[in-house]
Amino acid sequence: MTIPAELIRQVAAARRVTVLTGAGVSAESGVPTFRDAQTGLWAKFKPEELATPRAFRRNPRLVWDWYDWRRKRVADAQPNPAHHALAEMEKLFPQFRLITQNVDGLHQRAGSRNVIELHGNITRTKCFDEGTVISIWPDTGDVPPKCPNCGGLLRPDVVWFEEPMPEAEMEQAMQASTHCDVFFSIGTSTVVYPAASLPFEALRNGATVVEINPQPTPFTSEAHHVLTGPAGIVLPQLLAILKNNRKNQRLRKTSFI
Ligand code: BV8
Repeated sequence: MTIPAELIRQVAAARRVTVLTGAGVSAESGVPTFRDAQTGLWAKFKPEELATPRAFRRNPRLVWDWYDWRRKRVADAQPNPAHHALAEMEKLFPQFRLITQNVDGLHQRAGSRNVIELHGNITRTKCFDEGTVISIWPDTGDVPPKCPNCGGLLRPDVVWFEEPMPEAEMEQAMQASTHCDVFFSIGTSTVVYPAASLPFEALRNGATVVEINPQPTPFTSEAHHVLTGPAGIVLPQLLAILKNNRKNQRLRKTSFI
């Protein structure tokens, strides 16, 4: 993959970098992307039909089992080179913010520190009625299990479609998107709102916007730079160039002394 010299110059000169990731960043960890064809039991369902409060009310067991299956896939998955490259990039800039739509926690497992989880986290469970996070509950054999406080049904602590976004995280994400020098949109189909508005907000506020995705998205035509390839290949390559630049700069400085 050839990374344009102009992009390298702009990223190397940046002080504030913001990254938005989607399910594509976890694809190379073997976690199916959100819109990949559903397999097995779930083949006949679209994610949007399962990831909603209505679906849970209609068939709590089906939705709980779908998340249980996904939770197991995530637990067996390892962060891939894309996650590790982003954790390393965080150390190269005075201000680096990572916003993720993913619910798999792989950025944190790769060492990324300040991750803004817009859509929650599949490894956390909460009470459907109270909204409180529940970390242990008696194994009564109920599926879904019952809240030990109120007896309501437990559910994954993720943001379902047609549920409001977490206010604090959304505010932080908007701030990070409208106040940055470079914005990377990586591995997202850019169709789920309001997360999909963030690259457009960054562009509107004067950031250099870079898209990394093997496929085009509704944002591709707006991006300043489009790196067409898998994040697990492109990001390590970009990181190596940035690190090499830093090393050469340091050598030039010391050779002048
Ligand atoms: C909201 C958690 C308002 C769950 C997710 C009616 C009422 C209210 C709202 C709406 C409505 N109608 C529409 C809406 C808006 C709705 C929406 O956007 N719907 C879509 C379907 C059009 N949004 C909402 O409902 C949001 N809430 O608007 O609140 C409100 C206010 C008050 C009261 C009520 C409501 C909430 C949206 C959150 C939904 N939850 N996840 C779960 O995971 O089960 S979203 C889900 O999609 C995942 O988080 C996923 O990350 C996200 C986005 O998908 P992508 O990450 O982009 O993944 P996808 O598979 O689509 O694409 C993968 C990409 O990776 C592809 O481009 C592919 O090319 C690329 N790729 C593949 N391999 C690689 C790669 N890239 C790089 N490297 C690779 N190797």
